[in-house]
Amino acid sequence: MKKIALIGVPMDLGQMRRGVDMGPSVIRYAGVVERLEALGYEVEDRGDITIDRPGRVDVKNGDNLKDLQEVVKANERLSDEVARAVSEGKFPLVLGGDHSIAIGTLAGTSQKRKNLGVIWYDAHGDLNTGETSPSGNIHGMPLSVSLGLGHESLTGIGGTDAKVKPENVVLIGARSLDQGERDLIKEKGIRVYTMHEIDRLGMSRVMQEAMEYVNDGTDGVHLSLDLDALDPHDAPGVGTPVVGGPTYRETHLAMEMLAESGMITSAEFVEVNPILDVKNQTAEAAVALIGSLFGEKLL
Ligand code: Z70
Ligand code: MN
Ligand code: MN
Ligand code: MN
Repeated sequence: MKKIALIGVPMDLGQMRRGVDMGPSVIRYAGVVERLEALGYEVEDRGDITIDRPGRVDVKNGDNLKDLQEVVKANERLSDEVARAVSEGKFPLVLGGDHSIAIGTLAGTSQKRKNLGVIWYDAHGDLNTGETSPSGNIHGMPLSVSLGLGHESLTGIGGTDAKVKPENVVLIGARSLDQGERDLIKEKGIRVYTMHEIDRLGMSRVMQEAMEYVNDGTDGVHLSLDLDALDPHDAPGVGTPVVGGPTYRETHLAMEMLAESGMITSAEFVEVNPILDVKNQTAEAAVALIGSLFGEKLL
């Protein structure tokens, strides 16, 4: 697919640190469009989704969900925009924003792809619900929402069906999971490559196995890449850094292997926070990784 629809989502209400709403802007500033055009892609930058901003942020409702209505509205808009891109035969490339926007990306993508595979590259599981979340932050919940679990105003975005099936999902890079997330992983038998497996098997074998797994019986594969998956040494500009992650180099290898496979049909890059970053390094890492995902090679 040579046509890319670039969609920015300046959302920061899914978590507590302000600044991640500037993610789309700094990733564009780091040259994402030019990078993709240099690779021969036709990029249609559709600008940013509108985010409603409440006067007071971080307001929890009775179900332990912060800023629920605003998060729902933004994800409904995003879902429609992503579904439109897919129906036009374009590759949706979504720039966050916090990870709560994966709810809308997956809702939109799954309008057409009913057996979507998902690679969740993240330090976290994002498998909480209002019941299990220690924080009430919706960016800790998008994967469970997409599996059809949690508050109905979130699971109902883009239709009431579950957007992805647990056997089509693989987590890579996990090293911070809450108890409720561990229980859900066991209950649903979700495939997870934690840092233990990455260290033990190496990124190359992990990616080989993960790609075979999500490609089996699916009609497309979405990459959801949270920049906090990377070791904070390489990606300091994120709201919740967790030590001991895959390096910039290992993550590049992962992107290159995905590019070679040709299996990725949609992607999002989330959680870049320029307030916490060092000289836009994390946004630049995101753009370099996007380059590799879309086939950039040295020779
Ligand atoms: C924790 C929670 C989270 C991203 C942090 C953290 C979740 N499990 N997700 N950073 N991207 O609050 O649910
Ligand atoms: Mn995440
Ligand atoms: Mn994370
Ligand atoms: Mn499968």
